[in-house]
Amino acid sequence: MRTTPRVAAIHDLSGFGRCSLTIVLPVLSAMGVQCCPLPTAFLSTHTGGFTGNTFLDLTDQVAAAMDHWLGLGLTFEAIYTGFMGSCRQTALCRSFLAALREKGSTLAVVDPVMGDHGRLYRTYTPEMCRAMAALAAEADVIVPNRTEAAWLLERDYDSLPDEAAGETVRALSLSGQRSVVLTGVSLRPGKTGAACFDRESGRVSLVQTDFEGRAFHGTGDLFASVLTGALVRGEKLEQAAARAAEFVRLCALRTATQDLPPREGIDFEPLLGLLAPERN
Ligand code: PXL
Repeated sequence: MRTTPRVAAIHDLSGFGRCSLTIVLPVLSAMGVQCCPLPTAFLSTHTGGFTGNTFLDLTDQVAAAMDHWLGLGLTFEAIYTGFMGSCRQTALCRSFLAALREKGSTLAVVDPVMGDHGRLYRTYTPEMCRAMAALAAEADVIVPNRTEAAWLLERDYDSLPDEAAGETVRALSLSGQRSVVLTGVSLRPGKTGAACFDRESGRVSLVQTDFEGRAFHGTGDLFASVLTGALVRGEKLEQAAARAAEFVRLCALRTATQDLPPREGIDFEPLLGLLAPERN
């Protein structure tokens, strides 16, 4: 009997500048969760703050790996998706999820990675964003930031102020069909955190921690990875979001005190031990 939860992690692999799989893999492992990576693309660096990065689209490999995994009869407690390299990949994720759900329950955590600070990432087209919205429509939990929330709701970025985050997460829930964790919500100066809509309870809750001075690349991926690990370990949405916010705070504090370039990402590795199941 397998007791270690298993997650299929469908994200890009960027060699330098911590983000996506270079965060998801170590975080889930540290939390006692088996992470099975399915890279959507290989990049030399992420695209935020670096120019001239390489980009190898792995769509054909994604399709073949999904077929192989399904052929092996593998089951996963969750799939966790993030940065996509092509529209076709979002369609592949949808059919992979449908096939897994036929065999049993699989939680789908979709981080609809599309942009930040009101702007789309360089590789994202409006067509990609529509495809991402279609994938997110099938999720159990979505983890957007405000930029992504605006795209999903087809609203203006400025029309979604943090004070109205409770209404935003309800609107994003598709009439209570999916849970929502909106990241980067600051309700007071010096604070940051998330607004949650839990479809199990129908309740909205707000999680706030101290903002440790600066924003670093990859904090969204770090937050969503801890959230996913906590959910597959059986925590409730609000508790999982609080755990994620606190871990990101500690890592941001550590990074800020070293004055590292923000594009190199958040210096989380030395703190991974805090996530170990026996400590929580
Ligand atoms: O952290 C989001 C992200 C993931 N993957 C790639 C990115 C970004 C953000 O810039 O460029 C390749």
